[in-house]
Amino acid sequence: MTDQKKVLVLCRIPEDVVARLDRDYDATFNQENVPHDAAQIIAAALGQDALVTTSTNKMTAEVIAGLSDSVRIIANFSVGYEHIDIDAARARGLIVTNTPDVLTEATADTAMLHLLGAARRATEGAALIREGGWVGSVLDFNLGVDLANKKLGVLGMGRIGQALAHRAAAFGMEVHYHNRNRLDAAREAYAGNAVYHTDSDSLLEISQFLSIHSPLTPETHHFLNAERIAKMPDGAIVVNTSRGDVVDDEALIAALKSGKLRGAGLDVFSAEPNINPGYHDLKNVFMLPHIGSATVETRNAMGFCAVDNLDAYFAGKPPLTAVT
Ligand code: 8YV
Repeated sequence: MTDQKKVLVLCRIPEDVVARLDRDYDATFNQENVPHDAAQIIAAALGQDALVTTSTNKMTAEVIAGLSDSVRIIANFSVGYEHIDIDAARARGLIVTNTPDVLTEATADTAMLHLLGAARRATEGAALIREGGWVGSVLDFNLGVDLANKKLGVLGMGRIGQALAHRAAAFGMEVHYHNRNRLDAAREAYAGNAVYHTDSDSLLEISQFLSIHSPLTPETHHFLNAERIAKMPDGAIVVNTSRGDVVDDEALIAALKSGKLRGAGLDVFSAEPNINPGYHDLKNVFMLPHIGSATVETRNAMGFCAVDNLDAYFAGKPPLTAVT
């Protein structure tokens, strides 16, 4: 139909979301997930009304400046949008939307998995049993540490941080947090009666476990560096399900090697998928390849959220989850 809006999808998306876009839009897909450089995005976007992107599609100021005037909205298929130059988008009146809320529970589950995986030395145990090295139970074999009765510091108490805190409290952890703003009483109660720390140092000093939920911004880039790790209790465990660049890899690797930190659970990495090779041989790191929101239900919900934003915008209504 000629009156359908033209939507260019730059990344592979779930088939149910393809079907809906195909029904309601004149959509072009990239189900082969072919990478697009700046010039290719600009060329492909010619004459399009909307783009659907994700974190692998780098929407720099150069790309945004080069986009065809026909493009009015970028419906981003992820909650994080550090790959989009929001100032450049705002400057040319381009709407950008993201997919908050729908991935909160799945990502908090993944953070919990990393807390447990690191605490219980899952990397070592899983490798041993696969390699046939399990020779029977010895009482001091593969000992981890309990979560119960430990202090968990949550850095960044947004939706995902709160959902993780809620879960951790059910595991018997004592929850502390640092955030730009203190939560209201009801949210603190939901987040395991979390204790607020006005400054991050005081959170680090008590965090036997630290779970990072901050977005990547110039202020949070390499937040967890050698100096801050030194403030943490000896033998602490660090979990990161937010963005790899919030952590200084070299500092984390050094602390994991020296034993300053007992372990880490990492879902996200700088320069994904080309992770720092220093992690490869570290048995005390439980690593997963950025699967925070990777469930069937959640990926569909994220896609539908992106399409809901397009529907609202093209119906002349405010987009539901705009970031510009
Ligand atoms: C995505 C995420 O899987 O939404 C986010 O910000 O980190 C994940 O849910 C990732 O961005 C893939 O593009």
